[in-house]
Amino acid sequence: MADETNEIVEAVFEAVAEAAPEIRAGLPSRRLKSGSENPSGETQMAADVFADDLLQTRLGGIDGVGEYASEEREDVDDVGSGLSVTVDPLDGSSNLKPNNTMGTIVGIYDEPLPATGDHLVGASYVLFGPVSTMMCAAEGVVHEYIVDNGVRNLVTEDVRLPDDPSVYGFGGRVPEWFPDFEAFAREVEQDASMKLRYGGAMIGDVNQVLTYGGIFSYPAFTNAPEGKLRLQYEGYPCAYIMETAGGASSDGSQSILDVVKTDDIHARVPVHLGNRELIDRLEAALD
Ligand code: AHM
Ligand code: MG
Repeated sequence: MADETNEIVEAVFEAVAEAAPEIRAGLPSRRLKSGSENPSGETQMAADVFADDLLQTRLGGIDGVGEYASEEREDVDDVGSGLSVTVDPLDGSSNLKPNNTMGTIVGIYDEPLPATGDHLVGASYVLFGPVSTMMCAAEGVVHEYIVDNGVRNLVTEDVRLPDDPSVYGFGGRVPEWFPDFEAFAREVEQDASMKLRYGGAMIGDVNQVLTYGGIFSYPAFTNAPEGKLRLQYEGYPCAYIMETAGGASSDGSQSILDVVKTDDIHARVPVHLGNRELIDRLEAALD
């Protein structure tokens, strides 16, 4: 990757880290519904709108960032010239009311939006857990940081997905799963080395998989064959991070990074992320 691209990617990561404590500090007073819907038809929390506005200002203000798009706004914002940034400002915001984990997800692309997965030049997420941590993937490597006062402090250099998977988390309503996915899920449940860990914010669930090894799925449904999660804001960035850490991603038949849906910035995709062996078994089961 060109030095200049790399510098902009790092500038985006730094700006996200700087915004993280502000997003966190803004949560206690914004646990209410905003009264509006996002482009996916979901009721927005006041915190979703707040985090989106803050990140649009900060990331859109970086020299070398040309476009900003978010799960919480209809259209792509033209903010200058350069790389394109996509954001899920507050992933898992329905966890705000019961005070559970949430996160912020960012993808950085070197082409105009909607971009394809092969144009990712970096991706990152902040996990708002008991502490705020941040995963940053770029140039073939993933690093994990603790975010302290808006600054990243390295905690794990070159994060690698553990070889022996031990956790799984499958989203959505079981009666709406397709039978072939349900059969795969039952098989995983029967494995004595695997334990259910599911928190309702993909970023928390994905981070557990990255920490312990395993699989996270938010699958296709009988009444929603494209699943729930959005390709540009959630699917691509998490697939990029997972694959860069040595894991695998799938929409059920191919790497999520190979899925092409450039006609709709808010397009959805079934998401499966985890150890290669589990993703291979999943793809065989859904074949
Ligand atoms: P959000 O980005 O609007 O919060 O939606 C995404 C979240 C994911 O983090 C999580 O995996 C999923 O929605 C859970 O949804 P549900 O509780 O509807 O199954
Ligand atoms: Mg989300």
